[in-house]
Amino acid sequence: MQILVTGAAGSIGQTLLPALGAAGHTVTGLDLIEVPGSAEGGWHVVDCTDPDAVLDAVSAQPLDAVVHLAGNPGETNLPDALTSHVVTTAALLDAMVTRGIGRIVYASSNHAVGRTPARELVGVDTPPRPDTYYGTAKVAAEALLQLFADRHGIDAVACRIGSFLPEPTTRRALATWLSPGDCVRMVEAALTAPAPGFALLYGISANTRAWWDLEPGRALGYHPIDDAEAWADRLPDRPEDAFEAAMVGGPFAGPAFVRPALS
Ligand code: 15L
Repeated sequence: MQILVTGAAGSIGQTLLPALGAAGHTVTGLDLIEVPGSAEGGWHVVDCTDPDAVLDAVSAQPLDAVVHLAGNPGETNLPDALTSHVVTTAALLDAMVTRGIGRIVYASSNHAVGRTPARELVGVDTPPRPDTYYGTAKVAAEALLQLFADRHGIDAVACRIGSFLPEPTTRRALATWLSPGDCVRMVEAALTAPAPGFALLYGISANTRAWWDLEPGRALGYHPIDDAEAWADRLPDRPEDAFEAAMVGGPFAGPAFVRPALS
């Protein structure tokens, strides 16, 4: 496939680019900054909030799909979060409609349901329950993907990613970890699942202590193989562990992230 990856200079992008290339795909990177290493399929320095620049970049090479990773991964205020996650997604979707590109894989987040108590397995039918403006914007971006799937027949797979890390570093990550290898497997499945329409999956590894249901991902062909449990005996106990285990969003669901929406 010919794939455009936004946010390609970030940690997930830098994992995906070589892996998708090695799997035989032609991958073009796009980011606010110059390519950190090399990009065989090309590279665009573009701000995804600029619809004209996005359309130019999308039009510069043939494409089968977009993997949209770009966006601030932390908490800000609501307008900035909506710009970072919803406006960028809108610019890409408009460009995809213009160019007839039929698939997008979106890096959504567990924080779309972050204030859900970590008591029972959380499924894709569990109502959105964001823990932050970041999570609120991810929910809104997912809704936009659903709209473009319904209006334009775009296949849009939103991956609610847990904690993408080389290895788990906290006890929360025993539930939330997404390993680099499983991340690649997740994106390849989301790119190739036959006619998913709009679909949600949880982007975590096959963690023994998982808080999210892996079955919707498996139905799309995502079969994770790593398990954070292998690190369970090596992780230090921290005072914040109990709080971080109460709601699936962990620290994002806590008082440190409470702030006015508009300032
Ligand atoms: C995310 O979605 C964030 O982008 C990242 O900063 C982490 O907070 C991660 O989730 C997580 O929940 O560990």
